Amino acid sequence: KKNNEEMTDDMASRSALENARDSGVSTAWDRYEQQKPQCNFGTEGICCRICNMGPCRIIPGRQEEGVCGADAATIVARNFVRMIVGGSSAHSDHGRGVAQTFLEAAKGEAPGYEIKNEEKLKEVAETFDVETEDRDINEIAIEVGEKAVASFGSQEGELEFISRAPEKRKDIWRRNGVVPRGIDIENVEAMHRTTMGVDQDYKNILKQGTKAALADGWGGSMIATELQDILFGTPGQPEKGGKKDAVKFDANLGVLDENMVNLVVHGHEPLISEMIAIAAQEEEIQEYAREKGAEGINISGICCTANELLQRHGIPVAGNFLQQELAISTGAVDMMMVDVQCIMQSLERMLPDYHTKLVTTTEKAKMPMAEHIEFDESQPLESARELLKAAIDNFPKREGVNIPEESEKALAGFSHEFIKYMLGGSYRSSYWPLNSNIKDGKIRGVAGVVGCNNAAMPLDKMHVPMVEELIANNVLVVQTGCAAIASAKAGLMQPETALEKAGDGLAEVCEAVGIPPVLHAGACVDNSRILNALAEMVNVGQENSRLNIGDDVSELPVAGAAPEWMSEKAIAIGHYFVTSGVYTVFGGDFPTVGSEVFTEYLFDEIEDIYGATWDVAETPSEMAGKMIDHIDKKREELGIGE
Ligand code: NFS
Ligand code: SF4
Repeated sequence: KKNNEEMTDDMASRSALENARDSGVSTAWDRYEQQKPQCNFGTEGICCRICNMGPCRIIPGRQEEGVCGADAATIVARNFVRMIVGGSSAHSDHGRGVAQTFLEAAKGEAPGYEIKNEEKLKEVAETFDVETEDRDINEIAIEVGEKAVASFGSQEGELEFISRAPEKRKDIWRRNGVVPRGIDIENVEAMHRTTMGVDQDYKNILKQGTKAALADGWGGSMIATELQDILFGTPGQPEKGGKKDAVKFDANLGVLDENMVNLVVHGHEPLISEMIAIAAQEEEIQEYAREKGAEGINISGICCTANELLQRHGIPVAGNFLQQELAISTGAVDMMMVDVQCIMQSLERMLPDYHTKLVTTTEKAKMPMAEHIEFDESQPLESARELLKAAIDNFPKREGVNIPEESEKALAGFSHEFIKYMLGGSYRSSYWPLNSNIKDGKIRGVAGVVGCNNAAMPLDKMHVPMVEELIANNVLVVQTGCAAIASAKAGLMQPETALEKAGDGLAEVCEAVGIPPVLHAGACVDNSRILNALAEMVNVGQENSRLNIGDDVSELPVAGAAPEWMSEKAIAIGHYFVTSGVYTVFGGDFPTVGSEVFTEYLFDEIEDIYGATWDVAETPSEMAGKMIDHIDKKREELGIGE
């Protein structure tokens, strides 16, 4: 077994790990060690098991084809595209659920949900070609909702949000025939084309994968983000009037409260947890908690459900992906409520040893040993109260509690609208100051650092030093997902501690504007916010040539990374970033290396098509270095180097 120092630098996690081990609990790291040695064919993407003549493996020089004759490039391309489909489907099915609830809310059929953000509704209406002039808000919302729902089943034409991309980018997509027609169709067609005996040309297979990926970033994910913002509020923007402001939150296991009922929400979809956040404030619920001997009820989150809640309400985050088991191991979690995605089944094996009540809430994700309390969307607040009461009822059953002390303060809420506002002020809310600071070199460029944790590597140990190196080199960092939580825990999302680590130029700009050098932009579906921001950075330069820092996303001095990725969703995100023009670097193993031909294609040749490539790096500093080199290359091409 590895010792705790090798597993993470996060002190809260170290002490929780120590406790977990003392109690004989197995964690993902332990099980990772037990899985070793992992199969190389699988790691490299050259194991095919899509038909019953297989599984077939490729051994270069000895066994170059599967039973059907499929070669390494075909097998790797199929597996890679199926990963994209898995990720794209996850984000998009989330988006579909939001669109359906949105439509019901617009029709007044979902009590508890309402149109909170009319300004954003009108913006989205414009993208969906919905008339807004002299129309009732609900009428507009109904039409937007219907169009959003329809885009999942659309069979032809172009997805509406594609129109937001820069002209040059759209030309590239159209010329190459990769504009998604609808969301479901691209994923189903990709599954068809990657099944036994269909598409056997790796370039053509990837082309369909590109459509499925773009249907995620500019489709399912963007629908999720935009409609959630309309239903629950855009982060950083108050509902009506009021001052726009960043959201303060605390991050790490130390947010669990010894004297309060701890309800931890985990998963991805805010439809349920938003209602939990609202109902938890009701006096009746707080009083019920006091009756059971607690001081009140404390809601915190894990993974992207946490990101959704913290960016809109400042609800604390107990941890990122690899901390889900550690949270339960504190003995202080009275209920963990899970919805969908990134939930480890190991949680239910901890139940005999801890008093925690593990509750699944959606029909889509059940666990045999967890209690299932299905969330009733026709009466969401009632449902939320029921869950809260069940958590409170479990409080008196606590045995020993051992909560790590550590947590850090951080700022969130950096939606692309709020970034614009912070930079440009309420009058001329715009990206022009960002472009201008990039142009004059105070800010070297922008990096999106996103993605998961991975038990194959120490927790946050790629993320944190890499982000530190980027800001030290005057690169503004925008983050989502578990990567964002990693930086929050490390103190990189509060101006006071983070600005000392930033380079002079970046620090000067951030200080003047009042933002940290590392911006929390939300959950993983909110990577669509980054796409919108990139499109606007291009647009600003189209309107005013003095602010031009590229006529297309691929010309901007920007780069992307997922240092500790594990989920198929990360591959979908990576691929829509690359094909939207962003050079993107991943850490850890890369699932195509078994085919040199295909890997060359991804890492080099597709630059000729999309103006960007995939890449990998092993260490944080190699990764930061590659991103900075790319940013510098783009600066030079723009004639704004040095
Ligand atoms: Ni993104 Fe968010 Fe975390 Fe990875 Fe999972 S929670 S959707 S997939 S592990 S970043
Ligand atoms: Fe083997 Fe071909 Fe079947 Fe894949 S599709 S398992 S390579 S026979």
